[in-house]
Amino acid sequence: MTVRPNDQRDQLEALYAEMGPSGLTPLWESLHALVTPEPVSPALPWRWSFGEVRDFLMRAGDIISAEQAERRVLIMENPGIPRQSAITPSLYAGLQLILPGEVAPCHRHAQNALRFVMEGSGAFTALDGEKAVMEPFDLVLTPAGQWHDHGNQTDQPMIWLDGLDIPTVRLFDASFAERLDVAAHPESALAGDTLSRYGRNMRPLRGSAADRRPANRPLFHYRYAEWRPVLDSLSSSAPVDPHLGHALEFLNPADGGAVLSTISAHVRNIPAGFETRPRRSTDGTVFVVVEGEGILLLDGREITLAPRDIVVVPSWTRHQFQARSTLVMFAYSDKASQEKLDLYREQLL
Ligand code: 1HN
Repeated sequence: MTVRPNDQRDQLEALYAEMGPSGLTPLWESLHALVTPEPVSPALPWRWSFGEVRDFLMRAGDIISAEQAERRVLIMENPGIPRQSAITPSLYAGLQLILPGEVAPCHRHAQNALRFVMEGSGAFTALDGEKAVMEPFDLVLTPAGQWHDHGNQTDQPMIWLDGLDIPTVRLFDASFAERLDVAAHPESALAGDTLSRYGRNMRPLRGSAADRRPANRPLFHYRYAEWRPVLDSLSSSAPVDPHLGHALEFLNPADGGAVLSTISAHVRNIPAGFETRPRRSTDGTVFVVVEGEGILLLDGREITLAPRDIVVVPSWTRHQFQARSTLVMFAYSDKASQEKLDLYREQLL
């Protein structure tokens, strides 16, 4: 029997309509969109200017307290994947404001988080009761399952970028969270104690009750005062990588791996006048401009870069940086997850 095309379409549509209520759908209608020959990200390249977000955040600060909000954050949502609290399909980004005298109450959750300080000096994040006193462009980690609260005992607002793996944890349906019954975790150590124990390529020889940090994840504060000079010495002593500029990854000293189990982070210095060669990778990446001006070229589009801009480059998007002045950036991505799942790929063009 020969089936005329229109008859076939009608018959298929009738079949789909009948099977739908049974939780069935035909693969042949979606196979090519599901299994693409290369990544086709729904995310868009996008830039947020810090000043614009800051204005909205300060207005929110006039209306709602950090305590009431639990976390007073404006989410940077990728316009290509709206209403999912996602800046890339696997990652979240927000800007958090904590005003003088405020606390953000203690909680813990399955999601991994990093903080990258954008403005202010001297407020803290406490991890299991140990404070990290934060300065601009410091990186502070709050790994999955660890109690954390924030406080600002200075007279200036503090704003940082929150990077979390919220969409990843949602994908796996594995979210757990709980609040501590007091706003601030009892102090467990002097501020900076962990940094002095583990931040010098050393560790205590014998474990003791004072080693509160998990042995596989001791460090949680990576200071701008430490990383920035290293980028400079790299620039004067090593050839520049044509695709990255001078780049340094933040490491977990216990295993030499990424800083969080799902998130990798690094910093770059692209010398004034330098243009990176095009590259693309499967880890959609969030960049924060720390200093300098330049242009991000992607797929024929141009995004201008100024200090404290936040930009996202989706998976497998060919891109290049042009540095007008020395361009220093912080970046984070889901490369740590992808490497564990044998998914990560990079192409140098
Ligand atoms: C969180 O715990 C913080 O601890 C910030 O500051 C943003 C976004 C979603 C879920 C948990 C924080 C968050 C978050």
